[in-house]
Amino acid sequence: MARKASVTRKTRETDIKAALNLDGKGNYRINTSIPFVDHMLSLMAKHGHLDLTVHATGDTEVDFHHLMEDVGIVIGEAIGKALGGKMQIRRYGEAVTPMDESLSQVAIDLSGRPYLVYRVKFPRGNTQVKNIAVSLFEDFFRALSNNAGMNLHIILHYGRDAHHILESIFKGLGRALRAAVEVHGKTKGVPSTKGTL
Ligand SMILES: [Mn+2]
Repeated sequence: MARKASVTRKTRETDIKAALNLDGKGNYRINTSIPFVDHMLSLMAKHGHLDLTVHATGDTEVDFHHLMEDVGIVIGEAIGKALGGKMQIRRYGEAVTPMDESLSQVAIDLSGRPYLVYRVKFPRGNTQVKNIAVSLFEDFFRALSNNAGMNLHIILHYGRDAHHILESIFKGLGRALRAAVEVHGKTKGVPSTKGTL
């Protein structure tokens, strides 16, 4: 049974299509019209062994906020849809990921209950990468968590450069997600004593 999903979302602000295969090979084709976000999502797909296609356009002449948040919504929905009944998944995943001077920790519970804990403080002077406000990534992660039904903790232990900090986080997100979605042959049904997730 293929764990795949396609999601399309079009509003007056953005137009987004995403396709995800949880049992992929890390193949990606990403064009969000924000090159730095493409770079980040590529890292997530590659290090999560996820096949991910994203095509997104939006009112970036207004601000990057709508597009960033809506890309999070659509990828989150795709994760939730692809997981289906969550049979035999490991459910939990975590990753501590270095990127040069930066070190972050990402922990995931695919519990069905969205909750984001985001303990990431960018060092002084690191408010933007190119022309993207780094604060927008929190909105992205919240949208992702809400729409995937994912408890997501992101902690930055330390880091100097915003680009490296975000790289470490997105690689970690991919790695933690990989672990959480992995099928564990010895688990019967869904991994919950309640019998449902
Ligand atoms: Mn880079």
